[in-house]
Parts: sequence; C-alpha cells; structure tokens
Amino acid sequence: AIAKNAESLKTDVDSINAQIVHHVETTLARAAFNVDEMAMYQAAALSVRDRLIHNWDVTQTFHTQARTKRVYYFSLEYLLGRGYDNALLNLGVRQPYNEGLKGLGFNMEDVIDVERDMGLGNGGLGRLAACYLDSTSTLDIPCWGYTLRYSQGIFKQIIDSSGNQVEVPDPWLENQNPWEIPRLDNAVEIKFHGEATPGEGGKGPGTWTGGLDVLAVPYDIPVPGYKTQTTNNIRAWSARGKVSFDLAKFNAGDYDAAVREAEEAETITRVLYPNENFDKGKALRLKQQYFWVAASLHDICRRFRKLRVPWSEFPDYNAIQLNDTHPTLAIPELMRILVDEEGQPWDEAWEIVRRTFSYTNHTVLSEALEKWSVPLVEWLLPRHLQIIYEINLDMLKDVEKKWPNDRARLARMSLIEEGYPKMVRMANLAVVGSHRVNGVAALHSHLVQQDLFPDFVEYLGRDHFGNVTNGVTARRWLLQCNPSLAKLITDTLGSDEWVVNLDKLEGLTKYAKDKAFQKKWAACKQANRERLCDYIEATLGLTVNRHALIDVQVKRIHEYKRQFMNILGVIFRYLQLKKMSPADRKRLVPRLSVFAGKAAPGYYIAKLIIRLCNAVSKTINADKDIRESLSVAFLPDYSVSLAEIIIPASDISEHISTAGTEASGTSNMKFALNGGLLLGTLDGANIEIAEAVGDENVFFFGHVTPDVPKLRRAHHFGEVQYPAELLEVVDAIRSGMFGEAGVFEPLLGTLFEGKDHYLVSDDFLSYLQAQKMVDEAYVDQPSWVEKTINSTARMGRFASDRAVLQYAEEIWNIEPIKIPQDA
Ligand code: DL6
Repeated sequence: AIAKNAESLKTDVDSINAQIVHHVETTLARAAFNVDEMAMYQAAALSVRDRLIHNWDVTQTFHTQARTKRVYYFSLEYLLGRGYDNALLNLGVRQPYNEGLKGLGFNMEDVIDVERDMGLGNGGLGRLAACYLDSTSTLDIPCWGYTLRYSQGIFKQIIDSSGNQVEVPDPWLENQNPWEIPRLDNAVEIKFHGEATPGEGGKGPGTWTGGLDVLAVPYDIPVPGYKTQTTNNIRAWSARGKVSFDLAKFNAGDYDAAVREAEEAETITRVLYPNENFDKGKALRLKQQYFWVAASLHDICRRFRKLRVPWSEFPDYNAIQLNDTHPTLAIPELMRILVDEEGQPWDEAWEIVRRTFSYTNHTVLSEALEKWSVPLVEWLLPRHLQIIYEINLDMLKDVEKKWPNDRARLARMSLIEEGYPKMVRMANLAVVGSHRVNGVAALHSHLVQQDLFPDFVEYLGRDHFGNVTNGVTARRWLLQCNPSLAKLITDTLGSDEWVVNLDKLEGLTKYAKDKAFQKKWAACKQANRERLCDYIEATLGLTVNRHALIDVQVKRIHEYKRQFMNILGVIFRYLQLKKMSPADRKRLVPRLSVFAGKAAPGYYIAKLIIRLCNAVSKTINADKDIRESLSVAFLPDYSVSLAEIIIPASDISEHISTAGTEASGTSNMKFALNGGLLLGTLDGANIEIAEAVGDENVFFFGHVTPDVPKLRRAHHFGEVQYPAELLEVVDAIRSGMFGEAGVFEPLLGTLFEGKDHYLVSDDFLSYLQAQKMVDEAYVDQPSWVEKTINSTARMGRFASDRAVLQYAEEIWNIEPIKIPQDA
C-alpha cells in the first residue's frame, strides 16, 4: 500500500496538477473560480508536503529498523524562512511545478511570495540551526532538531513616520502552516514546582512529587535533503493545559478560572524572546527551556527504551548537541531520569550524560552568558537544583584535590556564583556536562578557551575544547536565492555537483579573467541589483541609481556590530559630496547604502541607531544634488526572505564588529558566496574567509583583538584623541541636519565621556580609508569582477555540509547512512 501511495506521487506535470487540484477541492474545499494566490500556494504546498511525509516515513522507519545512532540538535531557535521553494528544489520538482502552476493560470514567483516566513528565531544562531538540519538530511545523517513551536515568532518590524522601530506581533500560524504535522498522540506531561527530596547521600534516587503538570504537544516539520530520500525531522513542542476546560469551576460560576490553567500553560510557548546575544533572565524563559528539554528527552528516552539495551549504551545511540547554553537544563534532567527513574548509579549516570552531550558556545559577550537565580530554579525545578548542587560538589572536590587551597579557582569554576541572589552559571554546567565544547570560528574558539573557560581547559584538558567554524547551505544561499548565478555556475562547470560539494566552485577560478565569462557574471549581478532596486522602490517609494555600488549591512542591530559606525561613514561621505563640484561628484562611484535589521524591543541605543539611519536617509534621499551619487535605504522587517533578495545584489557587505566580539557571523559567508566582497574587521569568521578567498579580495581595516583592552583603558582614562572626521560628522548631527538633534544625544554619548566601549572612534579613520579603497577598486570593473568570481570560487569550506561532517566525525561519532532504494 505504501508503494502504491508513492506511485501516486508522480512527478510529471499532469500528475502534479491533479495532486494540487485534489487539495484545492478537498483539503481547502474551494471551487475552481475561487482560488487566489494564497489558496494556490496552500494547495501546492500541501501536495509538496505529501511527498515530504512519504519520504519522512520511509526515512524514520528505516532509521528505526536499522537501529542507527541519531543526533539530536537542541536549538531554541530555528529560523527556517519559507519552505515551499526550498522543498521543490531539494525534491528536484521545481520545473514540473513551475509548468504545472502556469497551466493552472498562476505564476510561480507570485505563489512563492505569499508564503510567510517561519520566523522561529532571532538571527544567526537560529539560521545556523536551519542550515545544519538541511545539511544533515542532504548528507544522510540521521538527525532530529528539537525546538519550541512559538505561537508568535520574531516580531514584525514597522518603521513609523519618525523613523522609529515599532514592533507588532507576527501571527505566522494565522493562515495555517502546511509544513507541520501535529502529533497529538505523542503529547508528554511536563512537571513544574512541587517538592523534591534528594537521594541517600545525595547520590541515590531522589523524588519529585506534587507540582503542576503541563502538556507538551509535538508538531513535526519534515526537512528534505537535496536529491536524497533522507528527510530528517524538526520536532517543535507546543504547550497546552492538561485540562483545557475545568467543568467543575465553570459549573460553580467561576468562568475565568475554568480556562485560566489552560491559558497559563499556553503562555509557555506563546512567544519567542526577541533578544539576541543578551540574557534577560525572565522566569518564563526558564520555563520555556525546561519545558522544551524535558519533553525532548522524554521522547528520546522513550525511543531508547524500545531498543531494550542497557542504559550504558545510551550514548551509542544518541548524541545531543546543545546549541548554546539555552538547553543546558537537559544535563540535570537526564541525570534525574537516569538516577531517579531508571535507578542508575550516580557515577554511571554522569558518565552516560557526559558521553551524550556536547556544547556549542556562540558568544563571548558577558551580557549574553546565561545565569539563573538559585531561588528561581529552586521554585520552578527543586529536584534539578539538588542535582546541580551534587554535580558541583563532585567537581569542586576534584578541583580541590588537583589544586589544594586555591579558593579563587574554586570560586571561578563553581556552578554557583556567590552573591545576592546566588546564580547558576549555565555555561559552566554545559562545559562539565559535555564531552566536547566548541566555538564557531577559529578566533572565537581561541577566545572561548583563553578568556571564558581557561580554568576548565586546565581541568578537563585541551582536547575537551575545539573549533567548528560555521557554514551555510548552498541550497538556499546560492541555488535558491540566486538562480541566474547558480545556472551560470552549473553551465560553466558542466555539472551541478557543487550544490552538494561546494569545493567544486574552485573550478571557476580559471574563468576569473575570461572577458566573456566576466560579462555573464556581471549581468547576473546587474539583474539581482535591479530586483533589489525594484523592491526598494516598491517598499520605500525610493527611486535609486540602478548602477550604484550596493553597500549592505543587514543583521541584528547591536552596538558591537557597529551599524552606528557605518551610518557615521555615510554622513561623512555626504558631507564630502556636498563640498564637491558637480563634475567631481560625477567622477565618484555612486553608492546605495542598504541597512536592515531588528533591534531587541528593550534595547534603547539600538533603536536610536535605527532612527538615525532613517533620519539620515530622509535628508540624503531628499537632496537633489546628491541623489545620483548617494542614497540610503533602511529596509524594514529583515527576514530570511528579504535576505534572499538583498544578498545576491550586494557589491560590498559590511561585517564590522569590534575585534573579538562577533563569534562568527554567517551572513559574511552568504555574501562572499554570492560574489559580494567583504568590508570587515579581523573578527569571527571574516578572518578565515579572507584566508580562503585571498587578502586581495576583501577590504579589511581596524584594530585587532589584542589591542582592545588597552584601547578601552585609554577611553576610560580620557586619553583619546578623536579624529577630526568623526567630530565633523558628530557636529553635523548636532546641527540638526538630520532632524531633531537632541534625540540622538544618548547615542552620541556612547562615543564620549570615557565610554566608546565598541571603539568606533578608534576604528573610524581606518574604516573611511577602507571605504576609499572600495571606491578606487570598483572603478576598474574587470579587476572587480575577477575579485568577485574568485570570492565565490573559494568559499567551498564555508558549506554547512563541511561543518556538519566535522561535527559528525569529531563530536557525534555518527556516520551517514543512505536509505536503500527498496526501503
Ligand atoms: O553561531 C551562529 C551565530 C554567530 O554567527 C554570531 O556571530 C553570534 O553572534 C550568534 N550568537 C548568538 C548568541 N546567542 N544567543 N542567544 O546568537 O551565533
């Protein structure tokens, strides 16, 4: 019967149309004359989903029967973007769907455009998780992602008439989400609060009773691999009350109370916390974290029990990657399951736990390192706090043995930070509860060892720590977002093997100087440029010079990422242009500066940066003398889909964080892959990208990481000479050239009075110098195009496939396993 069902999923145009029409008529219950683009998208997506579900079933059945090891990627964020186009490409059915839709009177691009992004993430961390899941499927590595199904994903950003960010909710589930499959029968009960007693001597089986139970309901999102049947899974948990309606309370006339418990439970997964690289320490967030890891481990253990092998073999079947510290409670939770529920001796349980988990650190910023107050943990998860104390005691005894009487060391390493209140240090717990800790770029991994965990490096050994530089999937970030360039590459290399083996792009280097090839390459860029200009015109009503060099900075707005320095540079350019004669102005390369990104709602300075970008764009874009030479666009509501339009169009992209602050960055990889050159600092993965593509193909500037403490001290002691260029720009803002000057004082204040923590004033001159080099280089178009070809050609090592294989070999100890044809 299954084979017959597969047979019905034929891929010729007529069969596809029949499948779509079937969904229009039955699932959507619509008459043919009543089908708009949204309905057509839904019907087409549902027909694609049928294919995914079939492959998912085959994959999961095969993995279960073959008793393969699985990796579980625990990430509180998955920034998946749209699913339809991606699934069509991975399934290899884009062409017949295109024709099919045409036959039904619809245009593929319009249908693609009505899909809402699945915005279950803030930025880099969540998008990385999405790229990695794509790679595991493509590489046939058995993997499940575990996350939360937030009713509200990342907020929608609106820019008001004063240029301020306004946040509105993003009800992404409003039109139903065809990519998820509810699994109501696999719901799990999760407990909070209650009373706990520790086991005998602290290490025996303890108890946890009473408390409040909440239901975790799983929704599965199939993740197709590229041209493979392997379809991995993301399981997203949604919270429900155990009883949706309390009839007794209703009958007693207390109507509010009848639904209150259910509503309180649902709050757990109502909204994604919109902070990136910042720990807000809210109780609801801790609730989210426990709810998620407890449900996920319950699932994994249920599957493991069916294998009927001893618990000591748990790590031979399960590897769990902790994506940042957010899922660290999984460590005491697995201890609780093993010791309290399964009766495993403490030491053996601890061995199982450490062999199972590994932890990826994504930031060295102190404000982003998670700590939870001890009273809060005790109130919410009393048994877990006891377990954490016991783990801590063991570790501290061991440390004391190795370094007797070193109280300072004990205080630094303790899982509990002394103070009022005491705090649980989640990163320390993640380090000791894992067998491997990695950073996400070479420099960052070095800083993780040198600055964050030097005591743990001494205690656990160097081999406990390592580096896996991030990567991105070429399926979405070249094949899908840049079809014209992808086609040119495939035609030139004579094969599309690069899609699954990105090192093959190296073959393009031999065409880098070829005039005919350069022409075709430049034509692709121009077409992408036009597409972005159309988008800018449609969204902002702004007409821009379509031959301007497009200079992009798109990412979360944060002081450390220094969008502020970028906009100050734009003002400097404007002031220079104003001083020039029209003839001189004409000689300069025209620029279009594009910004996009969201600020955390409570991050006042970041929101002021957005306001300044908009104020500057208003003044410059209205200046008729300048219009041809410079324009500025702040595109609202940055998302994966918007990135797919912006990235292929960029000539220059800015990755200009203060040295040592950006763990890796992944958009730098996407831009360089699409033939956009980097303007950057020696930070994160920028450094490795420059090594790969060649110093001559990037524009780097600014101080290096070891300079930073000294420079910060100089600010602190007021020993800094501010460059005249920066003061000129500051004066222009204060003069009211960009509207109400006083509004920006708190932002300007971050530069002065002993602050400038992110060293904008120290890097400003070399930044301007780098911008000048960009202008000069762009004039020589053949050489510029050659650079961009070489940039794309040498990006092979930044494939997420490479990164995932590295995790598989070095950390997860898991091998790809292809699904046999007859499975
Ligand atoms: O590793 C993915 C991504 C890096 O590319 C960025 O450099 C880094 O800022 C980001 N880190 C976070 C930190 N976490 N939280 N919450 O998002 O990770």
